[in-house]
Amino acid sequence: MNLDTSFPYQLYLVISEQDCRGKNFLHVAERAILGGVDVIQLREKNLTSDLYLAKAKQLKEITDKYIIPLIINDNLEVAQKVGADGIHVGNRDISPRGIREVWYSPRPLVGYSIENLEQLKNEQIPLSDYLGISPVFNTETKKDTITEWGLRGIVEIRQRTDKPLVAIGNIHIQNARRVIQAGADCLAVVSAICGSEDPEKAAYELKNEILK
Ligand code: TZP
Ligand code: MG
Repeated sequence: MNLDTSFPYQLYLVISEQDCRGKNFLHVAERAILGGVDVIQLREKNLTSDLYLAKAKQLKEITDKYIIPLIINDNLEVAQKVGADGIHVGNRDISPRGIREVWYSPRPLVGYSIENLEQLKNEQIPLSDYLGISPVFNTETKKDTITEWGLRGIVEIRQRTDKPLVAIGNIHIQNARRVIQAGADCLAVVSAICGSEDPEKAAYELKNEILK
């Protein structure tokens, strides 16, 4: 458990239209919030900025309705134009420092994915609001990943930082509790909710595992 309250969220939905496999992604998002998701990231790949922005605007209507933060993956222009609450980036994207230099008001939430322990020493860490542990377990949803952290990796990161830790990668109801016990503060999922027949129930059950 961390002592940092800058990211007080526990169940994080990472969503794209494609990952919802024919279901309406806005409907999935809304049901997921009703089930207990408390922060949402829109993560669209291979879209023009105009199309990305259009989807972000639609999703923002829902996150605003329920007053939960909207985070945009890796597109500063879209994040700022839509008035998102924050942006999530990886090692190969614009850096947290680069974001802070151009976007300071209102202060955005900045998430930063960690792929190795060395990265914990770099200057981007203090500029991030939370760290993504990516991926905890290898996943079909994102195949270009580097490190499979495993539960041991979460423990090692937890020993080295007080930053809020968001675990992502093949997290499902069966392993959710163990990921929290290893030291994650928040669970981020795609398929456990987007791929479910009942996103509200899936979110509710995951939230219960976290709160147990
Ligand atoms: N970053 C690391 S793993 C991942 C992302 C976006 C995908 C996680 O998807 P799933 O379906 O929850 O394994
Ligand atoms: Mg990225």
